[in-house]
Amino acid sequence: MIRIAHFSDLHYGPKNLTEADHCFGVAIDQAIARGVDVAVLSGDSTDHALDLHAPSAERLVTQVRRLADHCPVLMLQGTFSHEPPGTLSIFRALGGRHPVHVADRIGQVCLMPGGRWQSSGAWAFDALPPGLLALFSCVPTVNKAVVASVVGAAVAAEAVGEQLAALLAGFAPVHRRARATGVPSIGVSHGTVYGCLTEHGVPMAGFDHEFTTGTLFGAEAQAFLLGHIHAHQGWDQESHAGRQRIAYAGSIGRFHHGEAGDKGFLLWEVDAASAVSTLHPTPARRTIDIVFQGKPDLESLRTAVAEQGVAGAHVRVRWTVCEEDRHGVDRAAIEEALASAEDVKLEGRIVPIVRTRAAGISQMASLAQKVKAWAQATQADEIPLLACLAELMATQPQDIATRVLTGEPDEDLPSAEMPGEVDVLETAVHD
Ligand SMILES: [Mn+2]
Repeated sequence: MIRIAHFSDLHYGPKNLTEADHCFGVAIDQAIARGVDVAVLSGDSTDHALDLHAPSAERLVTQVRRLADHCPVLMLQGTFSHEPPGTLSIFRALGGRHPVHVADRIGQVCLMPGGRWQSSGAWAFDALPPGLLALFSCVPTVNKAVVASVVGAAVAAEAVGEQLAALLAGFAPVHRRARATGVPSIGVSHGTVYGCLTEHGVPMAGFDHEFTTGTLFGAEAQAFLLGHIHAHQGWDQESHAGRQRIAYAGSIGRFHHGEAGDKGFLLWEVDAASAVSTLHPTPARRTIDIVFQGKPDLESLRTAVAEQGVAGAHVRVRWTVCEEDRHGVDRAAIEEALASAEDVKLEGRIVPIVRTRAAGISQMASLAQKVKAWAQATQADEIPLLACLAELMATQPQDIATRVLTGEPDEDLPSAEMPGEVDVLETAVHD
């Protein structure tokens, strides 16, 4: 049985450095304390290209070195926009008590006695090296642009899925051979499984996803360690390959508002017939969302703060107001109420007022025609309006006012309410 610490989606960069480094640091401490045999980082170690002198680069290198001083490390290439090609190459030269294997192309690698990595060279081993302890099949992020240049952009996404399914099926015979000699097989990849849930709880269902659970299980590896989706989740299957498990470790920390659930790393225990994984939570930051329909009510905000406490938390306050109320929102007071929070984000949404135009109204000859056109544009009842207009034309204003003030009913006027509000609120909402 082999024990693997599986970390993913560290997203080191200036914006995430505090969270990523705190969580990754604690996770490494735990993995070392539990005496794991090997560590896997399944992609997106960085959030974007980093300069070598960036504090994020120095912290990431230092942390991976700490891991490599404890056990062999396997780093997989993640999404290119987060981890530009070549980012991981520097880790090959990291040194440390154990080697770091960088998987930036499709291939297999064996964990050998003494913690050595032995790579397949080609996409798969023809013959497994004798004495291997575990077999890793690595499928780093597929460059869809390369596939598109070969098969055309329209079918590239589908072609990626088909080719990956063929590749995974191609690994199966090698995994079977390993299993026959009691050696566990472990797949490592970075991509989207059809039907998985994002960190915001949204199911990913479309046709441009890299894998299905079926194609992943079809590789007949005992374990499949995945990166890319930031929410931890997994799938199990009993088959002739034994008890198989696929799991996303999820991101190491909480990098966005609205991400529910624990963050952490996975501790895998894999042998030639079974795989189990356990999430070990990291002290990820606390995020709180406070939402107002309308102007933020400072009293209820203060009550919420007093009840839940926001000390050290990352708080997001959202509200939706009409355009005319937009200047009535007291941002300074909201920030003051949340002074104990680590970070405060204020997001106001303004519902714009859209005035409908009554086309051609200025060219109409009579006032009655204009009233009719206006009534039509605003969907108001024109009859009482025209009656009022007729009375205004025929009667002195003083007489009308006197009659209204004495409450004397006027049989000539239909009793309908005057439309007061003429503005039409559109449902479209703009940030
Ligand atoms: Mn990611």
